[in-house]
Amino acid sequence: MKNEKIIRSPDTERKNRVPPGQRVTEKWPVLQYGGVPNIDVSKWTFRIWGLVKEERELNFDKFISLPKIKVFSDVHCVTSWSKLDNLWEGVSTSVIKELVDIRPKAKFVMVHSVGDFTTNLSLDDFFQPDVLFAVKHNNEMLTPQHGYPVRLVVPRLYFWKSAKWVVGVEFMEKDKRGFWESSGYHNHGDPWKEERYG
Ligand SMILES: Nc1nc2c(c(=O)[nH]1)N[C@H]1C(S)=C(S)[C@@H](COP(=O)(O)O)O[C@H]1N2
Ligand SMILES: [Mo]
Repeated sequence: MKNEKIIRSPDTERKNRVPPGQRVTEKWPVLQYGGVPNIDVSKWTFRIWGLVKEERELNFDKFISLPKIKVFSDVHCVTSWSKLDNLWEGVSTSVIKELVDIRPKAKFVMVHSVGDFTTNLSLDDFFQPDVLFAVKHNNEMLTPQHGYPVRLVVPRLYFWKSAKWVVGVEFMEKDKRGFWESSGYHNHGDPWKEERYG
């Protein structure tokens, strides 16, 4: 693939890669609120809106032709399983910066998925170099259960921030809690600080 880079998420360089209260599993559990949507990529679009000079909407062909990176990361679910050694491939959030003019007032994003699922991040967390909109995991296309066609991956935060079935990102001035963040999960979700609930 052209323009490909491999980025090692810094938490994979720790001597002990398993955060407090977590257990390693070899399996990859499937977790979400509600069912698995059946997404037709010929109708799917990726929209960028909110505090941007001009909104953008990309169809799947456009999205998939954006430059891609590979990220090596660990996954930590707040329900206490961790899955090490994941190789993701997709579009870096830094590419989003080149697609729109983000207004200086913007300080947060809301990532939106099919079925009104949302998750919120500060711009600082969103633009970390290991955050991407993944289309592949361990060299295979994502399966529907794991977020096909596009999922966010935020390696340094609990996995609930890694929204499956993403359809867009909204830039905001003020922080607003997303779906799980409004249902008892922590607003930030750093697994090394055990920011699980609250
Ligand atoms: N769209 C959507 N994405 C979601 C969720 C959800 O409910 N809806 N749940 C999150 C939670 S709580 C977890 S642990 C991970 C699980 O991802 P996986 O099923 O690929 O393991 O997806 C996250 N992304
Ligand atoms: Mo979760």
